[in-house]
Amino acid sequence: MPDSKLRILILSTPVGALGSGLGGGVELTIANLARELRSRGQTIEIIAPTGSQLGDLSIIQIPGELQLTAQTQAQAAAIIMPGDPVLANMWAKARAIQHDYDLIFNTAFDWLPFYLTPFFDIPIAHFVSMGSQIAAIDTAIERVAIDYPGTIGVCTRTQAETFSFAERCCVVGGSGVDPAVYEYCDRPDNTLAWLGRISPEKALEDAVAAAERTGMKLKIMGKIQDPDYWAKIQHDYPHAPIEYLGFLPTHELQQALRTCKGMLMTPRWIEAFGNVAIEALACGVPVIAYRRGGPAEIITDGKTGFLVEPDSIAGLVTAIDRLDEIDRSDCRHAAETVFSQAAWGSAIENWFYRLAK
Ligand code: HBI
Repeated sequence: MPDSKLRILILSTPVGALGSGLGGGVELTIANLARELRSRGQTIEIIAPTGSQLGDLSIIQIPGELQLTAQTQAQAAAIIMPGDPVLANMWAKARAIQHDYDLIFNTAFDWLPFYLTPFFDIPIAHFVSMGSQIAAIDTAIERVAIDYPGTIGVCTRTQAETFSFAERCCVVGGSGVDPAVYEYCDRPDNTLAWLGRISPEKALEDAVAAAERTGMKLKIMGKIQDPDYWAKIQHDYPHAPIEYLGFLPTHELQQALRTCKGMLMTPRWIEAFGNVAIEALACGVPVIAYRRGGPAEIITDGKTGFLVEPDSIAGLVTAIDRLDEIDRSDCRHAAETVFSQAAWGSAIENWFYRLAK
């Protein structure tokens, strides 16, 4: 590890202000990375949409219209840029101040940052936060992967495999948790948890159906990104034992999560990583997840939770009945080691040093 320190400019996702929940896992990725690298003496600055707030982190706030979320667009969609695009405004700011930094860390899953890469004088480390969504974006990412080897970072191998250029992707993980922030609980009550953006690709309805079959209360936490979808779930399952707790800051989230007997992850899409899985593990909460995407690389079946047949509600119910087989201290141990903020911070820092030289 070179002893020279790095000056890193982080470019946020353009789909929402940091702290709004619209940026999903990327918000935790940026917050945890900024804190971890700062604790190692690195200089961090963040550029994000106006209204962004991440604890005490200083943020350069940029105005403009938010970008449409990629996962709601068709695979053959054309690239859409609104009238006064916050994405373009953020990257214009980055271009203006780039020479004060050694490296840019891009977290936007959008065409523009990849297209602009050759126009910048300093290296750009691209954090690709989802699997393949839109062909035009895939093409822009592949161009950078070929012309700038080693600069495309992904969370997991299964996520990389959704791209035709998987072998050109570097698996750098999706985030890491600071165990000190999560209070371990080894005496759970009889409730279940579901965390995440409430949006069709997350298939919350499957977790609600499993809660209805088991009669166990399901505590739901996360941003209601698609209100119609949420209303449909409530309409379709009027008697399910569910409780919506809102989009909670980490401290309140872990207070509600830690006493749960288990957490359900029901991704309909290829979840790139699954930050919520490592948050549950940090509390000692076993995770039951579809064997699909990132969670399948986070959860050790039978040890830190269960991996079940994708889209099988019966599979979820069978696993729920087996939760007592899991030693909750094994879940906590995984979060303190493999999935800790320190371990992930080192992986990212090594990646940055490789690119910034
Ligand atoms: N869509 N266009 C676009 N850009 C993003 O950066 C983006 C997104 N959808 C979801 C998203 N980022 C994050 O919430 C997930 O990658 C975690």
